[in-house]
Amino acid sequence: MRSLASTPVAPFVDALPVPRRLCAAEHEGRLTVRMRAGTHRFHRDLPESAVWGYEGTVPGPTIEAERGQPVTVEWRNELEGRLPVVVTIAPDAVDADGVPVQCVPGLSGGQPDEDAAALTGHTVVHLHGGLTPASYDGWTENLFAPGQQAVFHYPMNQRAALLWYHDHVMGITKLDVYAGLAGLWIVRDDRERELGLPEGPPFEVPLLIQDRNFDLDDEGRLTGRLVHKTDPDVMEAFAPFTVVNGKVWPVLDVQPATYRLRVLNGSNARTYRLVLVRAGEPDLDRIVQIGTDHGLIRAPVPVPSNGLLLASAERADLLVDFSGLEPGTELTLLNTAPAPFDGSSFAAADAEHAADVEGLLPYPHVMRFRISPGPGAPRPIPRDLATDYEPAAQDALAGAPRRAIALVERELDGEPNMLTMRELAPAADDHAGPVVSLIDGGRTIRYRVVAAHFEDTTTFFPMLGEDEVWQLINLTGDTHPIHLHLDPFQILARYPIRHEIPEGGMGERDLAATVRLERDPDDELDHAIDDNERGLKDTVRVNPQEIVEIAVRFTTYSGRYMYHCHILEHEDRDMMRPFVTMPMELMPFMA
Ligand SMILES: [Cu+2]
Repeated sequence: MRSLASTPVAPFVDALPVPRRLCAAEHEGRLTVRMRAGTHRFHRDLPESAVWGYEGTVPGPTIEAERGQPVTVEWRNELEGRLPVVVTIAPDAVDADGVPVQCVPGLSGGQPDEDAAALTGHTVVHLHGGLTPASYDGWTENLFAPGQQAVFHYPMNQRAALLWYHDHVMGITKLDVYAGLAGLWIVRDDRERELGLPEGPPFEVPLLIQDRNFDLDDEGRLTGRLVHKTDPDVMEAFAPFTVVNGKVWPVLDVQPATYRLRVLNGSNARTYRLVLVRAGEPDLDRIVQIGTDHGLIRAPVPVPSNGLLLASAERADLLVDFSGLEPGTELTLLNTAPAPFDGSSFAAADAEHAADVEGLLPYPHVMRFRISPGPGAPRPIPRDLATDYEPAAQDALAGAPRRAIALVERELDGEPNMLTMRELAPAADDHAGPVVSLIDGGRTIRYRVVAAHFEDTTTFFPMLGEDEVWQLINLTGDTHPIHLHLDPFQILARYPIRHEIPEGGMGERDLAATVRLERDPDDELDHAIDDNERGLKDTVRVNPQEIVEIAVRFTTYSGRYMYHCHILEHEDRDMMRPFVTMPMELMPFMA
C-alpha cells in the first residue's frame, strides 16, 4: 500500500457547514426550490468552484417535513449555462510516477469531453427514500429544461427518516449530482420525539459525504474547477478529496455531550468504511447506531468492529457520546475502504494507515471532531427504538413471488464497460438458448434472461400489498449498492456463491452461467448481514460472490418506478430497470 507524501490542501481547517434548514411546516407545506448555477468554495485554500445546486448551494437546503403532513415542492429549473464540470477519461490509468490518475487532481492528459461540455441543465428530481406517487417520483426520462418547472406532491405518509433529493436524469445523473444537485430531506415523527432524540442544532448534525476532484492550472495549482475523471481501467470516478456538507475535510467543534449524526454517503461511486480514531486508536465504542435508510431500527446496535460501511445512498443515524473528553481532544473520522469496493475487510486498528493509492484511496481523511469546553453529560440511549415493524422471516415468505436478477459486467472494446441487470425467468424444459443454472445442492433452477437493458419490456409487476422476495445475484467482482424506489425492504439473506460464465456466455442480451450456492474456498468475505442492516432499507450492498435476498412489499402507490445500482456511473451505463406496481384487481385485465 502506497500513500502520497502530503495533502494538496490542509485537512481539518474549515468549519463543517450545516446546510440551511427549510422547514415545510413554516411554509404551510408549500416550498419553492430553484435549481441555479452558483459558486461554492470547497476549501479555504481553493478558488471558488462553479456548481449547480438547489438554491444554488452545495449541498442544497435540508428540507424538514413531518410525517402525515404533505409537502408540495415547486422545483424550478433556473439553471443557466453549461455543465460546470470537466469530464474526462484519462488516456492512462497511472501517471508518470506510477500513481493512479484518479488519486491526483487535474485531467492527467485527458481531453475534456465535448458532449459533456455542451450539456445545458436538464433535470429531474427524485426524493430518495420517499414513499411517493409515481408521477412525482422523478422518472429518469421525464426531464425539465432550464426555464421549466415541476410541481411535485409528497404525501409524507412514512416514518421518520433521513432521505435525500437529487437529480436523476437518464445517462447523466453522475454529472448532475457531481455538479452539486443533491440535498437532504428529514422526515420527523412523534416516535422519535417520545424517545427524546436530538432534533436540530446543535446536537443533531447531518453529514452528507461525497468525493470530489478539481482541475489544475498550467502551474499545477488547484483551480477549483470540478473534474469528473475516469480512466481506461476504472469506469467510475473515485475522487481523492472527501467533502462533507460541501467542505473538504472539515472540522466540527463539539461539546462534551451526545450528538446525533445523520450520515449519508452521497458519493457517485465511493464506498466509505468510517472509523472514528482518537490518539491513533479506534474509538468506535462511542458510537451507537439507532437508524438506517428508512429510520429507526428496533434496538440500538454498535457499528461493525471494522467500521461503519456506507455505500452510495446508504444512511446511518448515529448517537456519538463525546462526554468525558477533555477540551481540545480531537477525534478524526477516517475512511478505510479502497475503491472500487469489493467487500473486503480492513482492521479498524490500522485506520491511520489506510491510505492506499492502488486502492484509489490517497487520503483516508473524512472530517474531525474537536471537543470544546462546555457542560457535558451523556444522554441516555433508549433501549427500544422502533416498534412498528417485525423482522422479516424466511418461512413466512415461502409462498411469496420470487424475482431473480443477475448483476453482470460486460467488457466492451474502446469504451467503458456496460453493467446491466439481467432479469431472469424460469426457462421452459424445451428452452434451447443460453441459461443461468442456479444449483442449490441437488436442486437446479434454469433461468433465461427476459430483460437486459433499461428500455426492454417491463417484466416486474409487483402487486400492491403482496410480499415478494427479490434475489440479487452478483456475477461481477465489485460490490453494488442496489436501490429500489418506493417502499423499503428488509435483507433476508446473503449467500456465498461460486459462479462460472463460459467463454462467450455473456451476450448483449443473453447470459449463460452456472451459479452454485456454495462458498468458494478462496472467498474471504463473510457474507454476513450486519446488525445495522437489520432494519428498513432502500439500498443494499450486494458483494462479489454473493446472492442477496430481500423481502419487499409495495403498499400504496401504483405506477412505473425504477430500481438500480446507486453507483451513478453504473446506473448511467444501464444498471437500471423499471418495475410497475399494480393493484391486485387489475391483474385479470393484464394481457
Ligand atoms: Cu453497480
